[in-house]
Amino acid sequence: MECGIIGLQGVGKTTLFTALTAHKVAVQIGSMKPNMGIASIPDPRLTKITEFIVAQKVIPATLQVVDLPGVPSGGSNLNTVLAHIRNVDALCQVVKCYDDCDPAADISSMDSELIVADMVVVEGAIDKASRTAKHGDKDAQKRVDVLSRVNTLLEEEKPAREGAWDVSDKAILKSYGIMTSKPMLYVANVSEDDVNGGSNAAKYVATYAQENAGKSVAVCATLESEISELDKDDQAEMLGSMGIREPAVGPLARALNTLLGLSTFYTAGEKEIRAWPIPKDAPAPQAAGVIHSDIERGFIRAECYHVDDLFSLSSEKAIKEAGKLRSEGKNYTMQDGDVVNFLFNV
Ligand SMILES: Nc1nc2c(ncn2[C@@H]2O[C@H](COP(=O)(O)OP(=O)(O)OP(=O)(O)O)[C@@H](O)[C@H]2O)c(=O)[nH]1
Ligand SMILES: [Mg+2]
Repeated sequence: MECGIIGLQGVGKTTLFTALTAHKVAVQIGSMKPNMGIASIPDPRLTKITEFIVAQKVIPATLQVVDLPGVPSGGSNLNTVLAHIRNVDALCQVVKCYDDCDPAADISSMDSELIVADMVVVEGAIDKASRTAKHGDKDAQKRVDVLSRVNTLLEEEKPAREGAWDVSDKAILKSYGIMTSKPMLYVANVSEDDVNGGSNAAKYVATYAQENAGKSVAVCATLESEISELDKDDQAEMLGSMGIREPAVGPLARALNTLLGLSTFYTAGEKEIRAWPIPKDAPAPQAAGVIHSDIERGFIRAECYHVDDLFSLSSEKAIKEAGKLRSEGKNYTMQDGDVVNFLFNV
């Protein structure tokens, strides 16, 4: 799963990328090449598990992020940028909300670019699929139906994500790289004195996101980038002095995780405590496969309990005694927050 950071030029995309990836990637500023990196997903539940289970290592879940070049309005590089946007699974649109800014105009110009580009793809695709459908091809007819519904939305200047799509519709949208169907997180890039997003600019972004089937967070990218460079102690001190509970990268990464339709399960042993992202409602063997394909192939059963049981009962022994340690088979649907030990045989 990959998330693309998009937006107009110079709005703070690369700065946000350095914050999300904690400066582990050397970035190219203002280049036409995307920066790629891995963001850890800060997880309060993972931290809390370590209060009850002692392990040598703690490994958070991660998310792949791609920092894309700014969208030049009408520039010749537009197609290169759009090609990158078509390939990612979710979008994170940075909107400038500090200094002199006009978030309404910026969002409108960015989203219009995506809508217009989708229209070009959809119109061509409808023509082609219609010709095949004429010969009685059922799949082609289905594609025509879905694409026509997308077209109706786009003509009303609405993103495709506003439509009600089932799993097979979504697969079609993905295969055509329909950008406005991808989940969108609007990031209001606020100034240092507006970290809670109280300014009119930030409020505009929040309302717009709500009205356009998106989500939003307020982040001060420069501040977050500085925070992410500090070691843990200095970080805590800086956050405390500013009255901030956690770096905004936390809520941001978790919002992206939710938008991508992911949930989290944990493994917790002496060697390591680790958070794993999986598609929501994945069956147990699929979750096992995220750890290793052998565990999926040789899946016997999952021994699991919920993190909340650990937090209330304090130890795995107590969980067992309370009868809360479950043994689940291959048809079990994973629940967000399960702590699991997979038994397998290969
Ligand atoms: N005051 C202030 N300046 C910021 C903030 N975020 C970014 N900047 C500044 O804006 C400039 C552009 O930041 P970048 O992160 O490179 O912007 P970008 O969107 O990646 O730019 P392109 O890739 O060229 O489109 C830099 O000088 C940053 O220091 C912010 O939150 N506050
Ligand atoms: Mg950049």
